[in-house]
Amino acid sequence: MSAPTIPETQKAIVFETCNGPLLYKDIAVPKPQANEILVNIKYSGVCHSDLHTWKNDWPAVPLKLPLVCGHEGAGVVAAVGANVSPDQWKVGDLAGIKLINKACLSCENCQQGEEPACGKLILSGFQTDGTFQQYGTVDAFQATKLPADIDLSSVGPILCAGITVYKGLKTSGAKPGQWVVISGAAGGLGSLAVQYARALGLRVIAIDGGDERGDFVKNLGAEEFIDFRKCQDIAKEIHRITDGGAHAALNVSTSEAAIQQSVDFVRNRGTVVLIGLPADSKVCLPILETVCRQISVKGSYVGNNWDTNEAIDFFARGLVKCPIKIVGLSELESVFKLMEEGKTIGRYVLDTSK
Ligand code: 8ID
Ligand code: ZN
Repeated sequence: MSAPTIPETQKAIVFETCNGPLLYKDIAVPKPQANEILVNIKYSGVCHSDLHTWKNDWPAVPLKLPLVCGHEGAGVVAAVGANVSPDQWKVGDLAGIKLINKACLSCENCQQGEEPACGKLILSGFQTDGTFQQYGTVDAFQATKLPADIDLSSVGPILCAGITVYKGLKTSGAKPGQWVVISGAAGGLGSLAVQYARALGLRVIAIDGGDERGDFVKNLGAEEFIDFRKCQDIAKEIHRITDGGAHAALNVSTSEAAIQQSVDFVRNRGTVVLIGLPADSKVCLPILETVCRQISVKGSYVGNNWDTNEAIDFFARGLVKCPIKIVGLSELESVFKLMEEGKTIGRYVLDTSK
């Protein structure tokens, strides 16, 4: 294949300050460093983490400013750095850019394949420009191989939402036939969590708000739906359905109150997995009950390369589908507005050509 012409400039969404204007403008196409590849990003999912970042919900997280957000990019390799071997990446390969753009690969956690716990992570759309642009760079080791026949328009959400919930379900320790509650089930992460859980043989209780979301998650495979806007006592309802409480709870909502409730609806020896990251939030654990009921509470943060490959494989085999709506890159601001108002269902994906 002849090498594609790489333009000097490209379209991107850039903000100069948090909460500042989301500018749709021309910026320079970055050059890959020796260990990086340059990906011509065709589509990018919009994760709630992008909205949190723009709103400065996590002031402790350092940001590059001006910044291009986004970390669910799918595209085609346009150039490879000097140290990248052809066995690793070639121009024309399909590649994904996920949240972890670079890890140190030498610390204790990286050495054990636990890169999400590396203390020196460079995150796409945080400390380096992300995927709301037409061309982005990523460390060759952290770039994700995508099968040649994959649908680039719908695979993007796997690269954060999919990896995260797949890893989260593994972290829960729930076994086939056991009950898992997905709280925030109709969102970008939740809609994939329901499907991965089913594919892993788990029984799913989905929690979210409204009849439309109820129908949506049941179509994805949830056995039961609880409407948090209507149900008076969610813990009681879950104990009734499961005869003693869920084996695990996956918290993928952005509600602190919902996350707090999950401690009450797991059964003895159950596991609460924390994934959603509402601003300034805490979970309060009653010590006596947590000890005597032997409840585990675990944080789960994206996944490593192996989790990524497995999550992509489930998608490639058609076991999970990304429920998406595609809009142009220039429309990010309206997507953020809908997300902020709690009006999105599933995932929005940006087409970088528009
Ligand atoms: O690695 C990680 N830990 C990681 C990775 C990716 C994303 C964490 N996240 C975080 C995001 O930063 C965000 O805080 O996960 C959270 C969910 O991201 P998302 O799925 O991209 O957000 P969304 O599409 O807006 O979905 C949120 C859902 O929660 C529901 C909403 O209706 C929506 O469907 N929800 C709300 I808000 N309150 C609820 C409640 N009380 C609720 N569902 C149940 N009960
Ligand atoms: Zn994300």
